Order: sequence, then C-alpha cells, then structure tokens
Amino acid sequence: MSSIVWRIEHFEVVDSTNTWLAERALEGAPEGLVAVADFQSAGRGRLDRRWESPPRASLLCSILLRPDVAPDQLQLVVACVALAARAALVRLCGVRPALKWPNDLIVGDAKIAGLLAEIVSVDERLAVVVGIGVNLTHEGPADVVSTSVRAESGVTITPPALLDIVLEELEARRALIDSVEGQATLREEYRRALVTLGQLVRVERTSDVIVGFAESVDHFGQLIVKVNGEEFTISAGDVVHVRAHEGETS
Ligand code: BT5
Repeated sequence: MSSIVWRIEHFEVVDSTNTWLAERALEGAPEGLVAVADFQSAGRGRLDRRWESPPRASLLCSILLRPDVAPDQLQLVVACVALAARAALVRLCGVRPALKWPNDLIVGDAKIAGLLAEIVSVDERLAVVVGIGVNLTHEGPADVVSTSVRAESGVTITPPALLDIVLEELEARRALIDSVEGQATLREEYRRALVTLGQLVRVERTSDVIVGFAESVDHFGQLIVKVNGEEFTISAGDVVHVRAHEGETS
C-alpha cells in the first residue's frame, strides 16, 4: 500500500494548473504534488476546449500521480480522481453527481465538474497529471448546461475545504490501484457511478458519428456501444446522452 505525501502549491493566478504541473512532472516532481489556483487565465478542457471560471468560484486543481500500472490503465487512474471528487461532494454537501463517460460529473443533465488527464511520461512508470474543475458557487458559461454545488445544495464550500476532502478520498482509492483486487473494486465503483450505461448515446468520433446503446465498459475503461447488433469499442470521442423520448441531447 502506498501512502502519498501531498504537497500543495497554491496560485492566485496561473495559466492552467495542468500546464504548470506537467512541467514540474517533466522535471521529475514526485507523486502527490498538487497545483491549485484561484483563477486560471487559460484553463483547458479536452480537445483544445476552454474551462472557464471566475476567481475563487471553483476548485481548480491538478494532481500528479505516478502509479505503477501500464498506460492502458490510464482511465482507471483518472476514474480514481473523479470518484474521489464525487465522494467528497457527497460528504460535504450531500450532492451525489453521476459520472458521464468517461469522467464528467453531472447532476441531472448539468455538468458540475470536468476532468482533464494528461500523460506526462511512460518511461519507467506512468506519470499522469489529472486536472479537475468543480463549480462551487458559479456555473459554467451561459451556452453550456452546467450547475454548481451552491445551486444544487445551497451550501457554499470553499476550494481549500473541498480539496482537503478530495485528497483524503483519493488517498484510499490511489492505494487500490496497486493491487489487482483493488483495481477490481475501483472498476466496480466506477461502473456503479456511471449513468451512461444503458442509455442511448451519440458518439462523435473524428471520422464519423454513431448512435447506439451504451452497454458496458471494458477492462480498460472503454465504452462498448451496440448499434444494430454490432459492438463498437469507444476509447476516445465525445459522448452525448440522447433522450430518445424527447429527441434532445445533453
Ligand atoms: C473538461 O473538458 O471537462 C475538462 C475540464 C478540466 C478543467 C480543469 S481545471 C484545473 C485543470 N487545469 C486546466 O487547465 N484544466 C483542468 P471538456 O469535456 O472538453 O469540457 C469543456 C467544455 O465544458 C467547454 O467547451 C465548455 O462548453 C464547458 N465548460 C467550460 N467551463 C465550464 C464550467 N465551469 N462548467 C461546466 N462546463 C464548462
């Protein structure tokens, strides 16, 4: 069992906590280094998208993990952080977000938190920077279906208070990655939290778009989507939950 020593670097302003931490990781920073910012001037989402939040309205942080697993287990490592954040929100304010594959935290249809994972090196062992943004007192941009902890619960949580509990919850889950049994426990928690399973989904891949039922996630965290009896394995791409009865998307 590994016991992590968290070392937190706080910034009033930084371009992106992920960018800063990836640079430190390349320099050899140890597992457990955490960057947290009051404000990001260039907060990043996946696929070159932006993550936007006014000062001190969100938890904006990135965590360096160096688990001894193969790169094909990246999704499990990221899931640890998503599940830790979810558990922390349950503890602090009773909000229980679901996971939308692969790692968005949503309440109903609205996104309350997003994760951005970046592999820094695979030389000796996997080094991953996992960034997370959790809306605390402010929702996302107006054109996005999003929510915040305060909107859902009426509770005002400060970023440091949430970070403390996220790291506490993460410590236990990070230790699970070190054993095969622990990994199975994590996969089970991930599957239980995943609201995408059983839903009609539209997957926008780089080359095409497919619509089908999200059946399961495999050992590597890939989404298995069934379209007219044929199974597709989705490892990247954006999944939109389709509500068949309304013909709407989220
Ligand atoms: C994500 O990307 O959801 C990953 C977000 C990761 C943010 C953290 S903050 C700390 C760390 N440092 C960084 O620079 N990033 C990480 P994606 O699934 O691509 O979602 C991005 C999309 O979500 C945008 O295109 C907007 O439509 C929407 N969005 C932007 N800001 C939002 C917010 N505060 N709440 C909800 N949705 C938002």
